Amino acid sequence: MAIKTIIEPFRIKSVEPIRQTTREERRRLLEAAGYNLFLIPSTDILIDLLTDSGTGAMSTEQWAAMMRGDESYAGSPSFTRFRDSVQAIFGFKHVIPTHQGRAAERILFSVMCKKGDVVPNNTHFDTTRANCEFVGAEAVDLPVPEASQPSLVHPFKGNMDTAKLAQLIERVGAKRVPLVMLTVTNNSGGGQPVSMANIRAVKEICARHAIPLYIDACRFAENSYFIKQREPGYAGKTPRAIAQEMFRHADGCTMSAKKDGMANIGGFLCTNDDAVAQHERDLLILTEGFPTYGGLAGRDLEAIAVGLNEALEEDYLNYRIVSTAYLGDHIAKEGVPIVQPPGGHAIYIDARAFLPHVAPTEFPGVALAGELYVEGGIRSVEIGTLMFGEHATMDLVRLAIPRRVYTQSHIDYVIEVILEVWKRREAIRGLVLTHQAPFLRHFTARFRPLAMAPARPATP
Ligand code: P70
Repeated sequence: MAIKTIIEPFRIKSVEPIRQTTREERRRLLEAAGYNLFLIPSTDILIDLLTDSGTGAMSTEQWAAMMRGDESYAGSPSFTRFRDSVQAIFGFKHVIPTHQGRAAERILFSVMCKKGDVVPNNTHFDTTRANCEFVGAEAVDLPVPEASQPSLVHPFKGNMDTAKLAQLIERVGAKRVPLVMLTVTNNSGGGQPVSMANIRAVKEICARHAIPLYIDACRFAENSYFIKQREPGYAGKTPRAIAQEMFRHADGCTMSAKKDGMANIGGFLCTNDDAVAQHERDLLILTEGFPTYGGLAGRDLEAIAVGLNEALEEDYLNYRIVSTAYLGDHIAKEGVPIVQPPGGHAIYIDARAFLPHVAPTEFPGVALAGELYVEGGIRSVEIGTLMFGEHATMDLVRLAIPRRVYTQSHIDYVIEVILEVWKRREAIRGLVLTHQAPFLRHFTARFRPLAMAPARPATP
């Protein structure tokens, strides 16, 4: 085809105004928020790249389906449509709806793990790690070595290190490993995909020890598309067929439908194990609701049933992956250090390389995210020392792209803002943590700026 421009594969039917603020206002707002962008009202944000979770635009088909939502407490046909849609892709015997991904995690870990257990994952994301640790289990990250080198290009940097997995099981004993998890795509590691070969290899190791494999499926559609593009033998397969194959290797999954479910809320937990499912449903009733709604409205179940299929459409996935890379490529071309190659749902700026004069203990990611806000009203999120403490191997600033929300000119604006901050990077200072919660501290932490040079007093 002669025409190369990839356009947004939709037209806009309903618009939501966004508000400009002045630089002075933003400086004041940032200070009042203790330099934590979670604490700034969204009406004071111009372009919100905090997360791709629950922030997508729904389609006309999803809105139409919502009108069919049946709000019966028990046995709603909306649940049947939801379950059938999930099963057609994920293939698991039991489908348990939850209000979002972390509820699925909490129930899964409560049922399967106890104190002293060890849960390996390519990389646990924040709530997954916290929920695992909350039941007294140890969350162990086993990414491939390539994953911790931001500038290194590798097609499947989300892979798990299978040699390390085998060693870990050998060392602690299979009895202490109630499940192995794979996060697709690997969110903490740059939105990087996991290959089918890696899923197969991890499953083989699990099978040898009779350990179930669970997939954290949040961005399963993007992962499928990366496999199609990058893994030999998959170019001719549909993203849907690839997703089905991915889940055939697993014994269950957790899912936040706020990502590739294209919904504003929702999630689910799947398993093939009858006894586990029974126990999970009992816990579900305790805090989430009856098993045919699990904390969701019938309307939400309908939106997810349609959204899962839309996330697998090739036109959509092509636009999604290409438009995310557009942002990454344009800033990388000017020298901005990013995790390479660009991820599926987000671009991750390497804050340690961007601000080499700010030590990890001075939160370079938080400092950089604050400056992007001051410069252009952009909200991003730190994935690093604040989010993961001692477990952080990198300090990244994630620019997550909500699905079907922003146009290319919004992204061109974001590029300009980042490049302005890049020009004045040497003057950016680190931060001092002044308040933190006992877990998931990034959501509510507060900071103050480090004093200007000298950064440290000459005498203690
Ligand atoms: C994100 C959000 C959620 C998530 C995930 C993976 C791989 C489980 C969950 C939990 C969380 C977030 C982070 C920073 C700012 C805002 C929101 N990820 N597994 O943006 O799902 O949120 O539905 O409970 O990525 O990546 P849920």
